[in-house]
Amino acid sequence: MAVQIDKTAPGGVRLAVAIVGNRNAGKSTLLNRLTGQDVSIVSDQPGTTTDAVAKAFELIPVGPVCFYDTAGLDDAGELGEQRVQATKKIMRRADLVMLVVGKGGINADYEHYITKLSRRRVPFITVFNFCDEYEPDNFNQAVMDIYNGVMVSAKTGMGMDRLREKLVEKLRPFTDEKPLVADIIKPHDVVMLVVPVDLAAPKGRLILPQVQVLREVLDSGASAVVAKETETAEMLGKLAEKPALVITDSQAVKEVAAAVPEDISLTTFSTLFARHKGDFETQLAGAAAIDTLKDGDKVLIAEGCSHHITCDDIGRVKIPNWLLQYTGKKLEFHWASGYDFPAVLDNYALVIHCGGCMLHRNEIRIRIEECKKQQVPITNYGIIISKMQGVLERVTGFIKK
Ligand SMILES: Nc1nc2c(ncn2[C@@H]2O[C@H](COP(=O)(O)OP(=O)(O)O)[C@@H](O)[C@H]2O)c(=O)[nH]1
Ligand SMILES: [Mg+2]
Repeated sequence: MAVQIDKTAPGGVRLAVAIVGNRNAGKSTLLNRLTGQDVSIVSDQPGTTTDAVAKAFELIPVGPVCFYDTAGLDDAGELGEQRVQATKKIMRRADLVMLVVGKGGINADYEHYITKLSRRRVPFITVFNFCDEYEPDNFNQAVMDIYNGVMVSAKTGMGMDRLREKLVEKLRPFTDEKPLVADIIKPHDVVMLVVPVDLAAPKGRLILPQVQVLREVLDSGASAVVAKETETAEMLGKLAEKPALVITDSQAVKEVAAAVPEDISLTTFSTLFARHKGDFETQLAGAAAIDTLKDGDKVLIAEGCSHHITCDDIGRVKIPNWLLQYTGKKLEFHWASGYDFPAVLDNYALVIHCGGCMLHRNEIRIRIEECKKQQVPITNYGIIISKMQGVLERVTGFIKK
């Protein structure tokens, strides 16, 4: 398997693979073996890896992944307990978990994690390491199937090809997800991107969703023109032919919808992200909940990043104000940011999530599943804004679910 390191893919795009297990199970040796580099310190001393080590890697044919080598799940003492918590957090974010089993074999702790991961539908592989020295008890194919097991020796390299195959097999479904725009446009199309550049925009650059959409337009063999919302009509006038699609930042959707003739398809970056990363139908259905909100209802606004000034303004100020205006109800707003997302949701009447460009797909998928399970409608920033501005059907109706 050819390897090269791609340090450029953004965190939310890279698939996260957590390497977890007891101390001395050979996690760090395994990471080094997988990447062909001495990334992580290997030692007989239990508890050598304290802070998680992240290693960006291009796993062909899957694409950019990031391996996280972690401290042992059986780490002890006060600091040890903190490390276990840190490891669990990484496990929660991971798109795939590699549970590394050492010479001690599988014990109740491993069984516990396997049950948990299965229940959360997080893909995992149980790596029975040390196969140069020992063979797991009761080893047979049926048992290996339950555990998604692979026997390897990280030390000698035995079984590593099988493990790499298994990694690709488990990660491949993530690469089959819906594209952002590739299935909406054709080669040689012209796509217009509308990007407001106001005070809330980050200095000197575009934001990740805009860059990713732009890249996919180029990958599709189409071309893009980019304009600010105030230049929309002028830009349309200058184009020799109508653009196949206009994609606007949700915050400007109302004025852009007014400037773009009805016979030109119009959507928003967030709409494309809802389909790409989340569950489009659930998030569309969730938007309908704003029509039944009552006085005193609690609304949770979930922001994927905790430090983004643009998102901060939209999630903290604009959406609440628009929602109060639209509903005319006295609503109570709560916020969750970064990876903190409440476990109990059923006291909320609605969850409004950001586009999630900084979150791993699995994290968003789990959040949507949790909302569904607890029967709480969930939608996203862009969808709800379009709904409140009366353009939801226009910006979503033509898009394949
Ligand atoms: N014989 C053998 N030793 C291994 C294997 N994997 C790791 N080790 C050794 O086990 C010890 C602990 O490995 P390390 O990767 O630091 O474990 P970690 O605590 O899980 O990160 C080191 O001495 C490694 O050389 C293996 O497959 N076979
Ligand atoms: Mg280690």
